[in-house]
Amino acid sequence: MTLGRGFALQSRAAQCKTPPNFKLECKMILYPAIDLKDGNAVRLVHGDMDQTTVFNDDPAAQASEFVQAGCAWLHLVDLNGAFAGEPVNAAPVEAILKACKVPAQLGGGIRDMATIERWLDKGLARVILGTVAVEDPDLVRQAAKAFPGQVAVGLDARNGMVATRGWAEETDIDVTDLAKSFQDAGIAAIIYTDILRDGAMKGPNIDATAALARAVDIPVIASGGVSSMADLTALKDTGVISGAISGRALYDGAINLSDALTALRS
Ligand code: AMZ
Repeated sequence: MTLGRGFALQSRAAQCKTPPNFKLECKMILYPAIDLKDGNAVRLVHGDMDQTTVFNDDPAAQASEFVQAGCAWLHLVDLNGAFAGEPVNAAPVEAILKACKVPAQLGGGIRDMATIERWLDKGLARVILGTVAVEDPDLVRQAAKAFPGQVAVGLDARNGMVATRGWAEETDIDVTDLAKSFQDAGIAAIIYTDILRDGAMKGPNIDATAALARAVDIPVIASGGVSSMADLTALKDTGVISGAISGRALYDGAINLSDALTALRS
């Protein structure tokens, strides 16, 4: 799969930015999540590897199911990779890329240019850089320049402070400050995860996500806690959030993917 410069999301999301006092109807992309642990599609609670539910031992079949339901994108996470600092679940990711023709973004263990290039060569539409956004922000800038539209930054935060390395390391870096530091880097999106909401089915942190989206001129995708159609509508109604990632709610049926996609299109 080759996806050229100037991705649809970027221009569409750029239009999504709401000028003050102006309510804009904007499209929001729903990204079904496939988190990979030991080759399986799983969900964790608050990113804790000890609280794992395996939902499918055939991630490519799971991805195909999401595609058949009509999703436009897939969101993939190599969980073991995020802890190891290098790709671990490469085989299931490659199987997903082979099985599915929709663009996919992947995070987890992507920490150097060679790994970025390798994944994009394999047909990934977009890499997600988390830990290196803190530890080597110049790499993010270089990658965004080299691969326009194909580099996203994953900002995962507990109480507004960024966490790295599988969310095992806390920093005292404010998520909005870090996001602003990439304002002119040319990144395609920021994926903002509220760790305390992730996998908890208690709703996303709409206020914090919308505030972040208003603070930067970069499309912001909401992640963590998205558990109902009402959550999706509320995120969309902010008028500034470009996308939402949902995992557990899709697996346990709290959100029906094809119904949600239809509703978001309308
Ligand atoms: O659930 C976790 N413990 C977890 C998770 N989902 N840890 C990291 N991640 C995801 C981030 C981002 O997409 O949300 O991994 C990616 C970042 O990986 P890295 O290796 O760049 O920090």
